[in-house]
Amino acid sequence: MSRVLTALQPSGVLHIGNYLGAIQPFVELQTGNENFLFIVDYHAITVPQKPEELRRNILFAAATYLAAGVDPEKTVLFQQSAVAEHTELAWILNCVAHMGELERMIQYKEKARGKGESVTVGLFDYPVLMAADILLYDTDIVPVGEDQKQHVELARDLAQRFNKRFGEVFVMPKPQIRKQGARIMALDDPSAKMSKSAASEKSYLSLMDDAQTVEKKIRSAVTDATGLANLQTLCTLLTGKTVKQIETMYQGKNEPFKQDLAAAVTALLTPLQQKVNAYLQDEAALKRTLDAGAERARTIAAKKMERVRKAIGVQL
Ligand code: ATP
Ligand code: LTN
Repeated sequence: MSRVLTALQPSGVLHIGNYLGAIQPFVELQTGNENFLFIVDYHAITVPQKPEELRRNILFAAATYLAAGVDPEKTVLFQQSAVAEHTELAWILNCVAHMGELERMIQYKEKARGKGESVTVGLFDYPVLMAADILLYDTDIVPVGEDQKQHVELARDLAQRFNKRFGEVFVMPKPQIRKQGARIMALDDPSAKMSKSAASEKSYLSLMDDAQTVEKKIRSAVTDATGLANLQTLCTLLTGKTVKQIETMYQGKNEPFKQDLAAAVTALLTPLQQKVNAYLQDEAALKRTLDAGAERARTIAAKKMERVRKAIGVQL
């Protein structure tokens, strides 16, 4: 039995890249493992968030995971901010991490671009909090999209450095990245990752898009070689057909291909949306689920922090 852990930011609507790159792989590992899934609200505030929107996005994220098949009996499901040990361990790891290695993080470089001197310390420190998230629970496997690989590798480096200095405290985590679907590209710009913070809504398929919107977005998707390959990847993941089968079926028939792909996306989204909306009807129940998860997480995290404090010499 392995410890499987992943987390997503409540920074807006989730898109099909998040679903195929992180949520679905996590749900597939749920049986037979010990699982942790949380909503990283403290990561989300590394860029400005409106409090009321953030609150709604947290509830929406919880409803989406449950709708996608996350089972609170099998998975410890909670909010990162409800377990103070995450930020506590992040501080200690800050004192192990090097400025140089954080300056090399691609996500930081991309998100800090153009912000000049006003870029927040939180954005720079983001990967250290993520390392704390992972190491706190003795995680073996971290299912993530391709863009997060560098961050999981940093967590490994910090664990190794800490263990060398203070003894074997942390387990070495491994990123688990799908061969297909780990980097779904933007519909309107296949050279960029599909991202919820993209400027244009046309670039991503939101998990809450209705059938007409899905059809419109896919119809206007760029179909140069990379764009088409991206749509074929989506089709493969949604229908189980191989790329070869798809190529044979739709040779030179872009329009019918796009129509069938839109139908496959809608077949996934419609029942998912019905479930999300049902969960959102009962906020109190969602909060109870998250609180119960936080309670379980806290017990494990508190124990681990005792070991960490002892190892570094602050526990008298
Ligand atoms: P943002 O655009 O705000 O940075 P995001 O869309 O990248 O957000 P995150 O919350 O940062 O989403 O990522 C959640 C999970 O989804 C991570 O495991 C990430 O690797 C994965 N993921 C994000 N975008 C994609 C994508 N285009 N294809 C596959 N997986 C993705
Ligand atoms: N940085 C991740 C979110 C994240 C995460 C984690 C993922 C925060 N902590 C721990 C896996 C394990 C992202 O999706 N952008």
